[in-house]
Amino acid sequence: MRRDSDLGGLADPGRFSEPLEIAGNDAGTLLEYLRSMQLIRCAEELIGEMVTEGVAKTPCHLGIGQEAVAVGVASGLNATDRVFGNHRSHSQFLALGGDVYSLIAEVLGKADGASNGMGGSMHLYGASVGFQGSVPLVGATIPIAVGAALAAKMGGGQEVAVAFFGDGACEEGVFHESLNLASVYELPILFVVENNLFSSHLDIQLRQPSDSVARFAEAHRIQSRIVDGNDVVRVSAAAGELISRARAGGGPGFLEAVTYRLRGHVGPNEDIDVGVHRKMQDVNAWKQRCPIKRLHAAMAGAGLITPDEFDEQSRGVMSEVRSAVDRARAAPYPDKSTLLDLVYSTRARA
Ligand SMILES: Cc1ncc(C[n+]2csc(CCOP(=O)(O)OP(=O)(O)O)c2C)c(N)n1
Ligand SMILES: [Mg+2]
Repeated sequence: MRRDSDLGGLADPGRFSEPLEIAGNDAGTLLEYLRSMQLIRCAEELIGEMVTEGVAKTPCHLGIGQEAVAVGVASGLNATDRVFGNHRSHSQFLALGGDVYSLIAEVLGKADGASNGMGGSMHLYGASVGFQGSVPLVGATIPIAVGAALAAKMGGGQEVAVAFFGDGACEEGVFHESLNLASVYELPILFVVENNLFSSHLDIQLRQPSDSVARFAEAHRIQSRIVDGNDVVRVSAAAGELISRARAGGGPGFLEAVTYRLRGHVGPNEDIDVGVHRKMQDVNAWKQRCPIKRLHAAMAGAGLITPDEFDEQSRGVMSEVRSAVDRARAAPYPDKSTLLDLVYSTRARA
């Protein structure tokens, strides 16, 4: 059963493939967005190759195609903010400034990894850049982010919390409880839903009475915006507005960023969970909406980047990621004797 979309054309694979509207944006900022999205794309492509090769043994949920959401939201954040992710969080970790070597080392289970090699792809941690952690239990970090926002408010500072999650997480009860509490307590938090229209292989059209989840924010009297999640400029503007409001004491915000993953639910293959409603034809149409391609086309059209400059930037990113991969592959695993060292909080035991 297919219903009409409530996303104003954003869920239509055949639309929104034109270059971004970038007039009025600072050239240096756009270049940073482009570089950050290229870095995420390149890191995930190489991680995907290592999964195929069998070197990366942790399940890897790649966000290839969804890079603009993390990069746009991160543009409004500081290292003292408190960001939480989910099973698909490589992009958020890197967009906040997390070190690509520590990400790849973590994916390979090495001692130098972001979580000392104990977590893998779905348990990332980067406190120095504000990334307070990701876990794979769908919806689980949403209430933790609300707690972090409550702590920020009680502390009297200017920090905000951010919860990144998917459209599938909106089907968990704890999501609704979290929105309610954040609204009643007017907490400084931004809820960011990466609505990629699927929860593993299942189309949102088969799971919910509407394909838009911003209605849940409305139900809890939380300010919301729905944006093209493949347009980094629009994501940045909407997130920036909601973050500033939350920072100034205006309460929570909710950003629904409509996007699409170009790979399967888990692993690097494109067609792994094609079925039900997900068709290769749609995957191919969404490639035309690639967030990197659309920003690059706009910048090239406006004379903000030459072909040579773009090639040089792309080569620079590739060599940075390749050297991180080489180092991570050669790095040692944690020693067996340390296996339980990080399981319990030493502070709690003291
Ligand atoms: C509580 C719980 N239920 C089920 C799963 C299995 N699972 C892992 S990811 C996923 C889909 C989540 O979809 P969504 O929230 O839309 O995120 P996306 O994968 O699309 O980024 C499911 C059902 C899980 N990890 N945790
Ligand atoms: Mg989803």
